[in-house]
This record gives sequence, structure tokens and C-alpha cells, in this order.
Amino acid sequence: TAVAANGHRTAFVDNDRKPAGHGRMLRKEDPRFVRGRGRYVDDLQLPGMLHLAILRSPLAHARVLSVDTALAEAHPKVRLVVTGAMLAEKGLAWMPTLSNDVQAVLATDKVRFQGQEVAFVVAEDRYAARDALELIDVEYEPLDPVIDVRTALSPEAPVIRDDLEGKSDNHVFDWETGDAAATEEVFRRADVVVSQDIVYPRVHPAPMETCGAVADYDAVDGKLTLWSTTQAPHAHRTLYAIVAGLPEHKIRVVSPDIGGGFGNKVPIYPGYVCAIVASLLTGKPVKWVEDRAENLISTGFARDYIMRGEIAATREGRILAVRTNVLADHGAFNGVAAPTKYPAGFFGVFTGSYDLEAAYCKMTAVYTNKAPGGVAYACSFRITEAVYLVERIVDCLAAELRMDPIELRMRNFIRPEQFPYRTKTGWVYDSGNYAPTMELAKRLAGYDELRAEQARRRARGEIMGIGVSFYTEAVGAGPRKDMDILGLGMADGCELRVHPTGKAVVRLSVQSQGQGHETTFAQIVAEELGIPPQDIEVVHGDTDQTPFGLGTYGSRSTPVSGAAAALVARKVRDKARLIASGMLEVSVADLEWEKGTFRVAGDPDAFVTIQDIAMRAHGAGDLPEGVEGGLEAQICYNPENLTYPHGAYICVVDIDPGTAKVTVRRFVAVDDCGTRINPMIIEGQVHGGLTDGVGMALMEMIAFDEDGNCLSGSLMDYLIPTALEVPDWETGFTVTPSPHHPIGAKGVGESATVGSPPAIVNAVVDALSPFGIRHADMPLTPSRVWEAMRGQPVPP
Ligand code: MCN
Ligand code: CUM
Repeated sequence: TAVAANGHRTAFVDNDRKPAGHGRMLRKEDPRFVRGRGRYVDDLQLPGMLHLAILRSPLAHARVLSVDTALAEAHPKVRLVVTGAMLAEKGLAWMPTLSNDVQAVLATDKVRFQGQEVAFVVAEDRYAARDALELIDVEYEPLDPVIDVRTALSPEAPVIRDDLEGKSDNHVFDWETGDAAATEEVFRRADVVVSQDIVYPRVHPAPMETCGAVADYDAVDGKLTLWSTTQAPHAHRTLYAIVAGLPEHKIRVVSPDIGGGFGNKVPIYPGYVCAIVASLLTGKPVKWVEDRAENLISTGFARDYIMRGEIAATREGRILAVRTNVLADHGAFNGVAAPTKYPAGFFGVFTGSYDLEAAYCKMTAVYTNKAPGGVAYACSFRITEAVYLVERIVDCLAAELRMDPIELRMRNFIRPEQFPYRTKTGWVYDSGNYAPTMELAKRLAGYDELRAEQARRRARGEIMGIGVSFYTEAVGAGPRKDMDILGLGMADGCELRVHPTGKAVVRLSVQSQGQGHETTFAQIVAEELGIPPQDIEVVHGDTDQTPFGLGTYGSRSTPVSGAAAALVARKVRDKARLIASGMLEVSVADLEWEKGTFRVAGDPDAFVTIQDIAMRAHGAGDLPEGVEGGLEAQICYNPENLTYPHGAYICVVDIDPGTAKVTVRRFVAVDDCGTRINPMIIEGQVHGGLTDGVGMALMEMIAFDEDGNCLSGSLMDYLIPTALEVPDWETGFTVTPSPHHPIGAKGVGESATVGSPPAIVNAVVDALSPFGIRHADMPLTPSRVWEAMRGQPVPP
């Protein structure tokens, strides 16, 4: 293991030399991925399988007058054509969304966004299915589209959701948090008040693998198997049971290898339901896999918040209050996958990492003629938007006070002795120690020297910026009493079985989309039981094989299922202790546990290993009174609270004065996710999230023209970063364990995506400050930066 200059271990420990527990370990799943042997939904080939393709609306808002399928049905390879009207006859034209709204499976009355599902074709091969789409003749009556969220609530705006009884406007919900009056009072007496309009544009997770499903209904035993790209197989199964009226035990949802989810694979999409309907009607397995354009224009988008941020402070830089007003664009259907009580996700943590006197947020959500979604793209349930807001507005305040942005943050951090800390919007941060994390980032970046370099470069007419951000996230939803999705409480099961020879299998309710659960969950159990991770098989993503639980999103796997895995292993260890006492003929109190072995206190030669115990548990020998055979346990873990990871980021950018192109030259990220299970995987998660941040800050946006045509339907138009656009990431870490998690771990899967966009934007704004710029909206493309500079030469 090498130690880098930043004090950071860079080498990994060879699998074979790391017998058990936490630490760097190559991923158990990678041998199959690097050999091209992953099995994704689209790899599935079943005998007699048919292929489904979806006809999508070319218009953003239009009445559907007629759908003529005669020519498509006459296509020799077509087996089935289904329209919204046909689904309506079966009561299947509409389905519930995860936010208690409804969404059209296939349009009946109107189309409400470009790309909406209108009809589907099932054919012998996927080319024929696609070809036959061209043969369907749909007559539309175009309606005025509602595209600008700012005018969606004006009385003249056409009503998008006239399907909802009594709906006479485009309003989805109002939501508020904090104390309006107390905040107003603080703002009135503050020395300094800064406000800024801030847009977090609509972006898209754009996972490498698009969404898809294979549905296989067996009419003989009445069982439906659905292989699908889902991050939450159990929750989806329950919903299918409710929608399709099938008994739940006759539905099996399998989520095989997934090529990236990033929240895009949380919602239930019409395509999944269409595949199920098609299999029920044809009696054959049916595959539906969307293409890139379909993924970008019709599936779960992210963000799309228009925010006004206000911050109040003393002249000395003591932050007193934060206030915000948000207009949220939810698209045509409210398809946000957020806990029922949290229509704006966890946006309520917009007070950030600071100890304030008051805070208030008012939000209005509206329908527009755009694709549904909203909670996706490593958002930690909208904490991306919250952190961006507070970290941008704190920088605006720093500029106003002419104070260093790190200094301003340090003065206002919640102090370590204040944890557990209840924020002014009611969130209880479990643990944190912010100043050392900020200090470490400052040291790794060489911050003071960077400022000196910036001054030298400015004098030479170069445009360099340094940006800082600090985030606190809330990840690991439940507890179940506070959080549910469609009435299903947010808790997670786990089962552990140790076989006679001491090999184990652990079954999880969460599902990896690339995060490496097969490795880290084996490590969690290994640490508790002393069985090497290689001997622990992780089973996930199959409702027939795993206990019920709510799935992977909001970085909840480690905080919730990770806790379940540790506790189930401890249950097994408790039983193993009883068996060991019988084997060693001593009382339980005389046994000492040392990873994988029970020893008799004071007698080094008297011990049994967990493997010996496993054999005895299944063997012919006697077990102590009252102890059943076998070595297994199960648990359903209901978290006490969320976990609150934090981190400090520093970004250095250079802007080309001739082209206005921004280059991220350096990026230092110090993350604190409590106890670290696998540092290599954590770094991978952080690198991925930082890359997302560069994408959002500089390149990515789902844009529409005034007719509602999506202008970002391909990766030529929706730019995502590659290795060429990102620097060599410089990472560090601090460890502040969660007090309520059995191993002290907090989530990390979305941290860097949450924390990095403000650091990059703050760096660009810092670079442009000599031009009198205080804010510019993402994505900071060359044209936007050029506009901000107005093509001016660098001021002296
Ligand atoms: N980990 C660890 N020590 C910790 C915390 C986490 O070793 N203290 C490890 C975990 O055990 C896991 C990984 O890091 O292997 C991420 O853990 P966690 O933070 O619990 O997040 P989840 O596993 O719940 O993953 C979900 C999260 C989300 S919500 C999005 S969005 C996102 C992300 O993960 N999508 C991803 N990272 C992704 N990474 C990949 N490759 N693909 C995606 O789709
Ligand atoms: Cu919000 S994206 Mo992740 O929680 O699946």
C-alpha cells in the first residue's frame, strides 16, 4: 500500500491477502464485467420472445383525435398493436405515479409532452416493430403548449391536466417549511441582505444502459416474471400487483445487472407496463428496450428548479437567516419518486452546514408540457438543488462582504458540540465535524498559494477562478414512521445463511446499479463474522430471492441495508457463540470473539472458528439445550434517523479569454461518509459524482423550444463529460461516524454530485468577478460565459 503525498493511501490490498472486513478490495463483480459477461435486460433471449416498440407523440400538447392501426396490423411480422383506447377498455390506460398522481400508460384524450407514449407494436423482431410504428396514423389537434414554468400559472395558460376532475389550472402543490415570520424579523434587523435568482436547469441522468424490460407471463401457473431496469424491485412489484390486479406472489421482478441508474430507474415507466400487457395478451415473452432518444426525452429528468435565494447576515459575516422561493417544474405528470410527506424531497436541508437563527422556504410546483420526473441524477432527494442554492448564495454574501469564502463558511459552521443538531427546518443532523474537513481541503489545495497565483495571473490578463463549496447531505431514508413511498414504509430486510462449510449467502432488498454492492455487502458481513468476503455471496435484485425492502436511491443502501447486513451478521454471531460454548464446554461468558474465532479466555489453545461452528450447526453432534440447528438469521431494519455525510470541495478553473471556454484545472474533494467500508469504491463513487458535477456545471441541459420540442434528444445535443473534460481528481477524507448506524457508516453515492456543481460555478463566478459578475446560471457553456463577459477584454 502506497501513501501519497496527500497522506492518502493509493494502492489496494490484494484480495487474497485481505482475509476479512473493511478495506480496499477489488470488486467481486468486475471479473464478469471486464470480460463482457455481465447480464443486462437486453441480453435476455427467451424462446419465442417478441419485441415491443412504442409510438411517441411528436407534439408537446395536442388532442388525440384518432389512431388508425390497420396498416400496422397488416404488417406480416406484427402480432399485436395496442392503443390507449384499447387499454382504457381494460382499465389500464392510466397508472399511479410514485407521488400519488396518475400518468397515462398510453395517451387516450391528449398528449401532454413530446415523446409521450401513444401506441405500441409487438412484432417478431425489433426492426419490424420499429418499422410498423411508421404505419400507425395518428390524427392530432395541436394545442398551445405550456413550456415556460413562469407563465404556467397565468389564467390564460391552457390547462394541461384536464383529465383530473375539477382541475382548472396547472398547479401541482404548494409547500413550505421553516418559520416565515421569524425569518422576516431576522431579515429586517440584519446589516446585510443579499438576494439572487438562481436556476438549476433541467438535466438528465443519462445512464449508459437505457431503460427496458422483458415480461414473461406463464398462463399455466399464472405467474408473471418481469426482468426490468429497476432500482427498487420490491416496490415495483407491489405497484404492479395493485395496477394489474395480479396476486403479488405471482409476480417476480428481477433486476439483473444494471448499466447505471442514477435515479433514472426508480420510476415505473409506461414501457414496463406495456411489456406486461403485451405478454398477458400474446402469451409470449415480450422485450421492450428504449433507445437513447427515448431515454433522454421521455424518462425521469432531474432538477428544474427556479429559485430566488436570500441571505441575511451581520456586517462581520455572521449568517443569520436564509430564505427562498422556488418554482418547481414537474412536467406533465407528477412522477417524482419522493417519500409521501416530502413532495419537495429533502430540499428542506437548504440551510446547509450553517448554524442559523431562522429559515423559510416557499415552493410552488407546476405542470408543464414536458416529460415527468424530478427526483433523479444522484440528487439525494433534491439536496442537489438545496446545496447549490445555499452554497451559491453564501458565495454571493462573501462577495458582498468582500470576505474570503472559506473564512465566511468557517465562521458559520455548526460546531461539533452542537450535534445532534436540529435545523430551523426541523432536520436532525446526526453527527459532523466540519472545520477539520474544510481545513484539510484547504491544505490539499494549497489554498493560500492558489490565491497568490490568481493575483499574479490576473495581473497578466489571465482569467483564473477558485471556487469553494461545503455540503451536508441527508441520506438513508426512513425511518418508516416518517417516510414511505405509496404507503410502503422505508425499511429494508436482510437474510444471512451460513452453509455447513462456512460459506455464506446474504440476501439484500437493495439493488446495485454499479455501486459494487456484491463487494461491500460481503465486506460488511465479513467484518462482523470473520468469514472472508470471497466466501460470501451477495444475492440481490430478485423479489423471489430476497426479503422485502424499498430499494436503492437517495444513497440509502449503506445507511439502511448496510446496517441490516451488520445486524443480521451479529445475530448469526450470537447464535454461533451459543454453539461455540457447547463445543468448547465453557459458559458463554468465558468466550472471547476475535474476528472469525471464539476463544476461551485465558486458554490460547482452546478455540473454534466460525467455519467449525457452521459445520457443528448443521452436523450430527449435539447442540446446547434450546439451540436449533442451522446457522442463519433475518432482520428488517428500520433506521432511527437519516445519516448526514458532509464534505468540502475546492475547484480551480481557467477561462480562455478568447473563446470563454472553462477548463477545470484542479479539483480537491474531501468527503466524510463516516466509517468507510471500501475506500476504493468510495473513491470511485466520488470520482463519478465529481464528473457529474462538471457535466451539470458546464455542459448539460435538457432544453426545449417554444413549441415544446425537446432540443436535447441525443448525446450530440445533451453533452456529457468524458475523461478529456475532467482533471485528475484530488481526494481526501475525514471520518465522523454516524452515532445511530451499527457500524457508523453514512452514504456516499451521491455526495460528489451534490457538492461539486456549486464549487465549479463558484470558481467560474470568482474568475469573472473582475467583470462585475456575481452570478451566472448553469450550464456555463462558452456562449454563456462569453455573454457574461460580454466579450470584454479582461479589466485591468
Ligand atoms: N460505501 C462504503 N462506505 C461508506 C458508504 C458507502 O464503502 N461509508 C460503498 C457502499 O457500500 C456502496 C457504495 O459505496 O458499494 C455506494 O453506497 P451508498 O452511498 O450507500 O449508495 P447506494 O449504494 O445506495 O447507491 C445509490 C447511489 C445513488 S442514489 C445514485 S443516484 C448513484 C450512486 O449511488 N447511482 C449510481 N452511485 C452510482 N454509481 C454507479 N456506478 N452507478 C449508479 O447508477
Ligand atoms: Cu436522486 S437519484 Mo439516486 O437517489 O437514485
